[in-house]
Amino acid sequence: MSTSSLARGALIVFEGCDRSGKSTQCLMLVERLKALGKRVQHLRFPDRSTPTGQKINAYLANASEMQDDKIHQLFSENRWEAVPSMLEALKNGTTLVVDRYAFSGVAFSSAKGLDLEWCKKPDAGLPAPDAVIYLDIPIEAAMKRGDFGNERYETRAFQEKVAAQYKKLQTPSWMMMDARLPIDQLQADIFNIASKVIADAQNAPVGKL
Ligand code: T5A
Ligand code: NA
Repeated sequence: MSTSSLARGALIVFEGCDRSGKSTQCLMLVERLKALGKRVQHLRFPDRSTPTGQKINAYLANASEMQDDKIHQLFSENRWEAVPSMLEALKNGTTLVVDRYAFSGVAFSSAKGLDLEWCKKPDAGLPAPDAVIYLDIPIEAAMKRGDFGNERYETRAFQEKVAAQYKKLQTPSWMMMDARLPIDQLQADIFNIASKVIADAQNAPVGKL
């Protein structure tokens, strides 16, 4: 007897320091998958459109202050709000291309001095990515890119700490990419990786962080 269950979508997360090129690569990947007729959705965290996201936005723009542990939990809450629709999309065969996820939460908060293991707790149980595409960039190169320095966290010293924390979070599902490569070359490599991840995820259960 055959069960004609629909192949699920993949959860592909982009991570990296500020200005590493995540949004650029996410959008290109989404467009290319769409052009091939694939079901795909683009998400980004923080999602600044929700009430929690608006509080986060004010904090990032230095328009409000919040204790480090409180803002950490708010970033996590902002992800949990999206979980029902994420799981529904994956189940329906839609691949999710996600610009930042729980690893940003842990790397940025622990770079401030919060305990790394404590930082992981609020996100435990979130859908686990099938792949994390990490855009690796020396901070000097990131600082030369557009707009660096406008938001909270965009200082050289802090970004160096964030990069060091990210390195502690790597698992076998991380793909390290050289973010200094030309945009199109990077996208070609990312597309090949994503295609394989999408194929491999089809019949595997969605994991949990
Ligand atoms: N945060 C986030 C937390 O503290 N906790 C959390 O839980 C989460 C989820 C906002 C901040 O929030 C923190 C982390 C952040 O500090 P955001 O909204 O993702 O996060 O930040 P943005 O400002 O939107 O994005 P980034 O600064 O991270 O930039 P991207 O998306 O990495 O880079 P992108 O694609 O916008 O490119 C930047 C510039 O570089 C050029 C682009 O054209 C652009 O000008 N560029 C390249 N140039 C040369 N070669 C390449 N390969 C290039 N790729 C892009
Ligand atoms: Na971005």
